[in-house]
Amino acid sequence: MATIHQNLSEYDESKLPSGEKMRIGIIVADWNPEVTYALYQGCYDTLIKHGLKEKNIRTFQVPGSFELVAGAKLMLNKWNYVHAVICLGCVIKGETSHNEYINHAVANGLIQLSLDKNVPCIFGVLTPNDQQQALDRAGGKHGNKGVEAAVTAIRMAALKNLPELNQYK
Ligand code: DLZ
Repeated sequence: MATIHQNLSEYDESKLPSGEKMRIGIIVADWNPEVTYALYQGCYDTLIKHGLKEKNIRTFQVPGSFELVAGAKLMLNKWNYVHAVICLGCVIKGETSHNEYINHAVANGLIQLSLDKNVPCIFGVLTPNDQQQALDRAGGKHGNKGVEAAVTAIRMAALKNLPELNQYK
């Protein structure tokens, strides 16, 4: 959707299935908190806006993005009936290639966990070159990746549980 609209917060609200009966987990990384908490706010508000009940949204905080996959697995083991898990983080490119190791580990870990557990685990991780690029995508000029992650989670949860409601085009 971001590629269609060029803004991470833009989507067609009228075509999104209701989240009224959904249970969704959010894992948020503490590194770069001014970015990740803005992602969290956008994500949480979007879930509520589309009908999720507060009691059906659970949040785990983890130290850094590298811990997102383990956090998601802990959430899935503890909360059996979750329909989707959203992972939010921000890995800023530095002088070394640490960012590449973290980003690949999280992307690979989340797709593996999604397939193993048969629960969509959403990659809501920003991979910017600098902090400004991150802020631009955490409620700035390019929207909020947390909103995009919430919309993706609702669509994937509906696809699994209520595919007839998923008429998004
Ligand atoms: C160590 C590290 C560095 C250098 N940079 C980031 C970052 O930009 N974003 C992020 O989410 N986490 C970072 N981390 C921490 C790692 O994700 C992880 O928490 C530690 O390596 C401990 O496993």
